[in-house]
Amino acid sequence: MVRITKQEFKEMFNSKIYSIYAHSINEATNEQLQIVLSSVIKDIIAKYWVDNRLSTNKEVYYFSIEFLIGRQLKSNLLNLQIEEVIKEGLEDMGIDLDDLICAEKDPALGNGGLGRLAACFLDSMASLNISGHGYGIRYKYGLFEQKFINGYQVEVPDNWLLHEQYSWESIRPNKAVVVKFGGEVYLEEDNGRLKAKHHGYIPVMAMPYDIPIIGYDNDFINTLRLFKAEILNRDFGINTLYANTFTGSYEQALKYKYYTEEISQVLYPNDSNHAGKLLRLKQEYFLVSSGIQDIINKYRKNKFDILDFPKHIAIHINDTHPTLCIPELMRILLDEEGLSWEEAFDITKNTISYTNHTIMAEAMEKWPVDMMKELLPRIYMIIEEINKRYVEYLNHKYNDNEKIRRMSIICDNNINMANLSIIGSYSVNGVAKLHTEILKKEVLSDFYEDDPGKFNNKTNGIAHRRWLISCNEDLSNLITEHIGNIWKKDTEELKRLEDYKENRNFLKKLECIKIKNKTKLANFIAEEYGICINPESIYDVQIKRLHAYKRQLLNVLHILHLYHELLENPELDIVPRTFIFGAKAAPGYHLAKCIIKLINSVAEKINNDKSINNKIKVVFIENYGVSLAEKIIPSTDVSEQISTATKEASGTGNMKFMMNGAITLATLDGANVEIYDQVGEENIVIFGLKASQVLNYNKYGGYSSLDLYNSNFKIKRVVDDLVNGFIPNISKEGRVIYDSLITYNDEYFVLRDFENYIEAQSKIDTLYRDKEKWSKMCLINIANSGIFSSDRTISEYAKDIWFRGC
Ligand code: 475
Repeated sequence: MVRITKQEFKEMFNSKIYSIYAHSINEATNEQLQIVLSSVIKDIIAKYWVDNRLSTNKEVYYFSIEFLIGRQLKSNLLNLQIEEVIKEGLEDMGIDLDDLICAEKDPALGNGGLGRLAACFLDSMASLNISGHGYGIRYKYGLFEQKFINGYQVEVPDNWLLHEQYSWESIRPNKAVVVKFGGEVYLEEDNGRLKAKHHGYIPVMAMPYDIPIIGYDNDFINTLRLFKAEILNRDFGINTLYANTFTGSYEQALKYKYYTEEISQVLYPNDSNHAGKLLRLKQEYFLVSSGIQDIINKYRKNKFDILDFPKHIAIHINDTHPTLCIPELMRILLDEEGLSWEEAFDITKNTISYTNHTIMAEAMEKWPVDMMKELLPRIYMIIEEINKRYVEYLNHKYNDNEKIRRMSIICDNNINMANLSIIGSYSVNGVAKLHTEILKKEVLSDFYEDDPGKFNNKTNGIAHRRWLISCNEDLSNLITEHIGNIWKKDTEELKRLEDYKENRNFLKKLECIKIKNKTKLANFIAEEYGICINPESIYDVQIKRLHAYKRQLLNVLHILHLYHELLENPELDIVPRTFIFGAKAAPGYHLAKCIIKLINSVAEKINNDKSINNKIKVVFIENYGVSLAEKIIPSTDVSEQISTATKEASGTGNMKFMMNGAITLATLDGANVEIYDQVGEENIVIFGLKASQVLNYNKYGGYSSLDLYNSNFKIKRVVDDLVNGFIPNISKEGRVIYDSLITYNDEYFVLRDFENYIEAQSKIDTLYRDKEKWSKMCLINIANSGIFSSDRTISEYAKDIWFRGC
């Protein structure tokens, strides 16, 4: 147990504020006080946060190009179970803990689902006593800050390290490593053996910054190690190592400085889209090489036999961005450890496991051979050799040229990273049942047929400590009052809440908590955006990245539909609704940005139309991210999960809403299918095409959005709104969206699902009128959400993948 008394804490705090800022509490800003508090907490945990990697247990290393960890203060206090002492100690000194919690920067080192999943996994690994560490990049600029100007998204740089320091990190210069780019590789004779020698490369220093990942109530602390790219020696001198490349002038040295520092400068703001830029490839190799070298350095210190590597080390790659782990580990085993190809490949294959997060074709990473060859000559040689041997195997087994083209790593002068990941690993998993089935039967069917045992499903999960205990304290306390504390460590216990489903008193309490949360959000929205919303209205929420397949467009077209109905009949009896959106669009994603402009323009028109009596309001929350999600989710009534079936691999927001007692309005896509299985059809509202129908349309055609438009009055009415001036100031954007629906035949079946969605929305309206029944549905959702804790997910990864056979 981490123990500290109030008195000890106050003394530490006081002395820390003087040592960091040389002034007293009275003169300090909340930001400064938060930094001081983090520093004190780091001191408190220091003796538990030892480098436990010299232990004999198997270590897991989770490589991810993104970690979207959110603010840490509240979650750390919760996990250390010292929130009360700290709160009271601060109170004595006249400081409000909540002010410091809000003063913390929210590091936006990720785009969305993939990066947030990595953060939830870190929380669960630490909480389950698994030595599992994250490797990532310490981007100087995280995901851009979103501003709306005249309804348009404008991107502002996220300079989160303004003062060169993040309060939870510790720099570890003694663990820095060197990553090599460019140059030439020759095979040279060395002790009777041909060895690869790398000349004329550009060395980049990878400086580790460690963030503690604190387990829940277990004194167990892992590390998230983020690497920053730097010049070789920090005093900016000319170093002989790179004198080959840069001949030593001041100008050349400056060039070198830019070359290195550019690598960890900024997070790519694309979610589900592979841009194929050289700098991105540099980032990927920088992450991979730093991490693998770090692991090998530890391993050597341990003096284990290198042939036993897979017994001690599990390396997991979060999608294909860290796939170069495969050739990088091969490189070290071959060139530094002197193993044979067979030995090295065997070790590599038995060490690495891979998760696929998307089937969207545009997200699949392919790198041009020439780019790889020039930037990473030795890595390219190794990839080529893996490919050569694999193609020989395929030839021998199938003798089917088309199949070989589909399965080989190198094809048409491109390197297919998914194929490399599958071939170089022992486990491939999808992130929800449906997604894994689609991988096996469609996208990766050749590989599945070749080696079915390699494929498995690991349905995503969420850190219930952050997404329930800490963001919805009232609900969490209500649960604990009724079923005790055990659910906090074992979420299956939540099932016991079902005992209360006929208990009117409990249902009423649930309703009151929701109203309280909704009022809080209403106050926040009034303060921040000057929009007045009604806590008695249904809060209908869609918060996630903006992407055509997620169909924010379907949502806003329904709002327009409702608006027309109200204009025609102002007395129309509907439960008042507040539609809430939060979404960033990738800066280069034109259609997505047009949809943002559309939503903002619709909001402007509807919110200012007195004739509809405040029956509908539309709020687009600016700069959506983890901290805002923590505010919005506890107050949501309806969770919009309306992607085109087959396209959303899993979704994790859907799980967070469910756990906080929102009703899911969904297509049978991703993990929505499993939410449906958990709660039953009575407690979820499902609509739209099924996955099989979408796959059939995609294979055999037969869909015409134009026919639908011409034959359905409701559809025609809202689609025409895009181009007839009904909504002000969207003439260009409206046309782009119109074309996507009509001219380009509505790739994501928005119009095909429209009627069905209207019906589903009207069902929501009916259900909500019976408050007690609604509350009961909420309760059943909460009670059955336990399976979606990332503790369950991580236990499965541990059992079936990382520690299988241990
Ligand atoms: C899925 N991001 C969700 C979530 O498994 C799923 C891609 C390329 C570059 C940068 N980021 C990406 C993703 O592919 C991504 O976030 N995928 C998401 O992963 C976790 O729940 O359905 O879309």
